[in-house]
This record gives sequence, C-alpha cells and structure tokens, in this order.
Amino acid sequence: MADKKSNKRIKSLSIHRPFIYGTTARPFDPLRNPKPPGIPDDHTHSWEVFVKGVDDTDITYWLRRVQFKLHESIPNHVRIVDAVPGKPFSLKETGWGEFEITIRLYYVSESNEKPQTLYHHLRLHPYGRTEEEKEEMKNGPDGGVVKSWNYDEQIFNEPYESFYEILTSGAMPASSMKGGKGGGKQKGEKEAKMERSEGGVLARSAMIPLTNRGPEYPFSRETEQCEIEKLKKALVKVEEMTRRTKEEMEKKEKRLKELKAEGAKA
Ligand code: SLL
Repeated sequence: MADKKSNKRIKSLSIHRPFIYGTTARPFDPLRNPKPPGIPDDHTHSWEVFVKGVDDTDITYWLRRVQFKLHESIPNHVRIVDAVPGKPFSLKETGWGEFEITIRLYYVSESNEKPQTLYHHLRLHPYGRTEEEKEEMKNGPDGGVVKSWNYDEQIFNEPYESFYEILTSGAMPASSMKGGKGGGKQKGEKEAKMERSEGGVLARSAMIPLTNRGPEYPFSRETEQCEIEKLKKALVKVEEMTRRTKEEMEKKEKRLKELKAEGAKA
C-alpha cells in the first residue's frame, strides 16, 4: 500500500472517552492553608480548575489544549494550558468570589474536531443538595475543601480513521502512564497485564472505575449504583406522595359532591 493512507471518517461509529472537570477550593487558614505572601488582602480562598482523566489517567492523546476564561476582575483572565503528557490540565488561582469559568477544549489535530466549550461554576463555599451534604463539606474529614467536580464523556462521532487509530492504539495499565514521557505506547507494554487493578481503569480506555478508592476518585460504578439507589428511594417517596395527594383529592371531590347535593335539596 502507498504510504499516504486515505483518511476518511468512519461512518456510523461513535467513540467516547471519560474525563473529569471541575474546581477545588480551600479557604485560607493559618494552619491548613496559610496565605502566601503577596496575595491581596481581600482574597479569601485558593482554588484550582482542572480537566483530567478518570483516576488521573492521561488524556493528552485526544486533548491538546485547554483555555480557561476566568472572571474579568482577574488579571490576565484568559489562560491557556497546553498538554503535558500524563498530567492534568490545571490552573491555580486565589480570589474572593464565585463565578462561571468558560472551559474551551482543543482536540489533537488528528481529530479534525473544532474546539468545544464547557461552563463550570467555581464554588468557594460549601454547598449540597441537603444540609447534611453541606455540613459534610464544611466539617467532614476533608474539612473546608470545596469540590465541584463533574464526570463527563467526550464523544467523537464518525472519527477520522487516523484519529480512531490513536484512540484505540491499545489500553494499558494506568501505572505505566504515570509521569510517562510522550504518553505513547512502548514496546512490551502491550504484553503487560491488561487487567484492572483494584477496580481501577486502564489508560487509553473508556473504562470507568468499578469501586471508590478515596476522596480523590469519587467517580465509579459504585457511586453510580449508589446514586441509582438514592433515585429509586426518592421515586418510591414521590409515588407515595402522589398516592396520598390523589386520595385527598378524591375525598375532597366526594365532599364537594355531597355539599352540592345538599345545596340542590335546600
Ligand atoms: C461576585 N459575580 O460578585 C461575582 C464575581 C469575581 C471574583 C466574582 C478577583 C480575584 C483577583 C476575584 O476573586 N473575583 O482579583 O485576582 O461574587
């Protein structure tokens, strides 16, 4: 075959890669998070915004650059972070207020994909769906650290053949990628054991961790199952409430009929 390969889109195929984006914030505190010298008086928190792989696996084989657009009050508010193989796309700052961060993803050139935009609200203050969740964020083991992390899946529809080849160039143990130069596959790694260790994932795969292994890795099938259970319970509750409301309504309608009948008689 000629060395100039054809490079067509693969029709009716879509492939995805999981990733995590979000923010982590810490209040300044003389003991746990002392304020570095030179930080303005009105800054109350240090924070980080990031885009990374699940279990800190490398994603630079499909993502080459991330642009973070911060609040205009911040000097130099449009920041570009270029890929460093094996490392998350991350930006650290300090400040006093919450705002929406615009995250623009630039894909590797082989993908021929246009950049895409995500929006993420920087959270500095404890929040939650319930008071308990909020309390946990305030006073839990991770006390005061406010995480707002999202799991997402990057979908590539009808990828170009050459890009598809990159994406599927072979899953490998996550450990072989840690701090790895070039992020590429090396000979011999193919032979490495292709099993998940401790419920984790393989690098360059679409795997989702099976189990939770600490607060740094909150996204897994286990968490998903937990959420599903919560939803199921909530659904039962809603059904019970609906049933009761219906009962009440029927009672009231009955009473209304009775009153009407009495009125007609009178
Ligand atoms: C608010 N709408 O009023 C938001 C704006 C802006 C936050 C928050 C400045 C940091 C710096 C900073 O934290 N701005 O000066 O570097 O809450």
